[in-house]
Amino acid sequence: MNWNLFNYPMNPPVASNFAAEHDALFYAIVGQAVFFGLLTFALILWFAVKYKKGSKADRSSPQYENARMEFWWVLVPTVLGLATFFWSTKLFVDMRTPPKNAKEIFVVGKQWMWHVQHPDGVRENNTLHVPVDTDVKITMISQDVIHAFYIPAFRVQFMTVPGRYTQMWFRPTQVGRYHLFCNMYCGTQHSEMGGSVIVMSKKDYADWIAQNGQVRENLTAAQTGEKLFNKIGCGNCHGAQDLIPRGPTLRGLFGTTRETGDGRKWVADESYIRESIMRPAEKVTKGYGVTMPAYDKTFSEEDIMNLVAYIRSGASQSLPTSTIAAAMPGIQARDSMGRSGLNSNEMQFNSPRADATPTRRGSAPSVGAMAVEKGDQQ
Ligand code: HEC
Ligand SMILES: [Cu+2]
Repeated sequence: MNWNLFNYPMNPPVASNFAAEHDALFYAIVGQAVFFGLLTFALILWFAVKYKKGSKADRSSPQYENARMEFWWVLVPTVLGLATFFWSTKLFVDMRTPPKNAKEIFVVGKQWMWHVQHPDGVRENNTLHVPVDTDVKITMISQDVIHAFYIPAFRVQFMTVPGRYTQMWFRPTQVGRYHLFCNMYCGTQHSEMGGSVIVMSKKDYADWIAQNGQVRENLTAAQTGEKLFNKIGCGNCHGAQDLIPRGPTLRGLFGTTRETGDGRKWVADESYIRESIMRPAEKVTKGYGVTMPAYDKTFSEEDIMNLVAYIRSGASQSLPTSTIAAAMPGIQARDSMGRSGLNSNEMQFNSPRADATPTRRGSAPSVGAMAVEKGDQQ
């Protein structure tokens, strides 16, 4: 349904699997409100005129109760209200439950731009290219304040929040170019924080990805994460098996239930892993001490997404392990002074970190600079 009243479109283009149902629900609610509103006002007017003081209405047998009428005026709105409730709930649950095999795209919101990373390693700013008729799951986070990723033509919107991943999904149904907005006031240039969603045929999308791949090193998110994992030396503590007191293995970690020293239980999802990397002291795994350095000042959100993707991929494949940790299982770690037990500051200080990325926290280039750097890819 796409009404165009007096040349004023009543809704954005209908371009995703949710759009038609979303609109139908919207008009059903508006329809109910208009119907009962008009009915009430018509009756008020009618009674006011009919029983106006001095009118010749028949007042001989006033009615104080009418069980049959009351029965219907309770039943009909109740049924309509519940139907609306169940319908909305169903749509809500559908929208919040991404299909298992959806194509996953990472999005980082920051003042004032959207940074998009495709699973194949291709990146873009303020544009989002997606293939038509394909389930797409967006996993997103903010690097500073709360933003909201909003694609009106798809009828989807969700917050991006600093410090936790949020998700949404959709299946584009029409090839074309649509608006992308930030829909949460986020500072002076909030109104400029947006761009386009470009829905391409599957073949065009594949070509587009391939073309970009020639330009830059085309690693998957998990591969980039693996490189970082090895560069930082996470494997010195996280090996093929649990090494006490060095660190638990991260093999098969994703999706399992973890217990912290104080007996609380957590499911190792993306947010848990992210927090474990940035602030390991928050949830200290049972049997271990606070020896892991906090990496919240070291990594950009993009780095962490890549690490999370890598650790997650270890659920099916196995994480390759550092040769040191694998060769010396159960070793009592000693620092340069021969003390056992690791000092976190020293570990962090010693870890090689040659690959400072341009998107390090707190040093994000301005929107203009990023746009020039990446070019406006169509
Ligand atoms: C100095 C050793 C050390 C280094 C280096 C280290 N970790 Fe850890 N890590 C630990 C220990 C010990 C724990 C368990 C205690 C805790 O939860 O803080 C842990 C826990 C974790 C967990 C949670 C696992 C669980 O048991 O649920 C993740 C995820 C993790 N580390 C990822 C990393 C990543 C990624 C890196 C590299 C960027 C890294 N670690 C570097 C020692 C280390
Ligand atoms: Cu914003």
